[in-house]
Amino acid sequence: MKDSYYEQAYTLAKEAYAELGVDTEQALAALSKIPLSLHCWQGDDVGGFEAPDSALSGGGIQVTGNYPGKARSVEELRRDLEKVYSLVPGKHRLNLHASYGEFGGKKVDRDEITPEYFTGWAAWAKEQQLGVDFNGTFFSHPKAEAGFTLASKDAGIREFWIEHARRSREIAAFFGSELGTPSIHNTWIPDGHKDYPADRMGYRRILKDSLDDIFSVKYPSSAMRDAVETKLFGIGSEAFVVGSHEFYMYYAALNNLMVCLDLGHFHPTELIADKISSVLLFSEELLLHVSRPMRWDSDHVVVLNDDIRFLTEELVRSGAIDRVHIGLDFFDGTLNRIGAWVTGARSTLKGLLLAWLQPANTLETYEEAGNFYGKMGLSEQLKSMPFGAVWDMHCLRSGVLPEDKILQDIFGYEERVLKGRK
Ligand code: RNT
Ligand code: ZN
Repeated sequence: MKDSYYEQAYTLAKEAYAELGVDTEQALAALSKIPLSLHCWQGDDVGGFEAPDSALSGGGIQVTGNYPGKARSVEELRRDLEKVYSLVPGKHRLNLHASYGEFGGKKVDRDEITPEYFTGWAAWAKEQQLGVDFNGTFFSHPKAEAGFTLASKDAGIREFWIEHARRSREIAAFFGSELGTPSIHNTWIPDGHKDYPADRMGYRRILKDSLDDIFSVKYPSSAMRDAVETKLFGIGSEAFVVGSHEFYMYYAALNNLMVCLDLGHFHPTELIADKISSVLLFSEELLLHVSRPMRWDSDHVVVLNDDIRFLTEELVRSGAIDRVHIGLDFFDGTLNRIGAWVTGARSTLKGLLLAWLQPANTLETYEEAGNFYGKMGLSEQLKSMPFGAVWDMHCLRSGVLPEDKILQDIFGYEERVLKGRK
């Protein structure tokens, strides 16, 4: 589109929204304040940089595809991330996994990691003005092969992973204090059984004890805060996941942690949007993993579908979005990974913008008056409003390419940078 298009389109869109009582400027101001935590693992199919190269295995995480151009080193990953941030409007964060440390080709086992392996990331994050969130890596490791980590009945295995968790939290606190913004530390473990377990209570008791041990170490909330990620099932843990939703809801509530809700971790028809208000009435904070399940926890790239719209609507309508940490969690190796990242992040932001462009009061008034057609009809009308013009304006004001220029730019990066990676 020509440069003059965006300004004109925005002026008309602004008028159209104003007629519904929606102030587009207010919507844009609200959107500018939202940080997304961009996950490092879309860049290399959750590979990480441990030595020797640890192929993704075990534990319900599966990446398919071998599209050329994946990042082979920390340097390449950072370069890719810089590209991604330059195409996503706003100021965002980085979500690192423990397996992405700079180990210098040395074998550093998971129970040996320390902040020193992450000083390079901290320096880069400082330079890029990014806050950093952190995750222990409880998969892709021989000691996770049997399918159990923190809930293992083998004391040696359990101790190993408890130590890993302790160290991950210490690294999160390091990032938080270094960067002056609390690091959200998330714990997800794959533990579970493929078929119906003979013992459920036992595993859950063990997990509870392991967590009690891990979280007995306290860090100031200005440095790090903990989340625990719930899950219904995984590949190889179809019948039983120790860290189920109920388990972690109670655990988080009673121990002053937050839960992490991943869009792919529930029954396929369950809406995460419906859970936000229940969680935030009882918990100070919430972590989200924005993902796109397809039939299972497939971690497809996020696009602007109904699940995302319902979720973002609820974040805005709840009035509590400032208590929610929005992380992205998807990985697809079948396509341009930079494009995947950019689309996932931009789609999440677009969802938020759409939500802020709704006349929430009018919808609520219709509902309270029992005028349900009014609510439905207005919701449908909103779908053909000129939202794209407002989004483009947001991008331009943020110094980022508008929607119609993204594709060619990503193709260009592929030609210049990704194709050289053999
Ligand atoms: C797995 C969880 C978890 C991972 C990342 C890589 O089902 O969603 O969050 O995707 O830790
Ligand atoms: Zn997740």
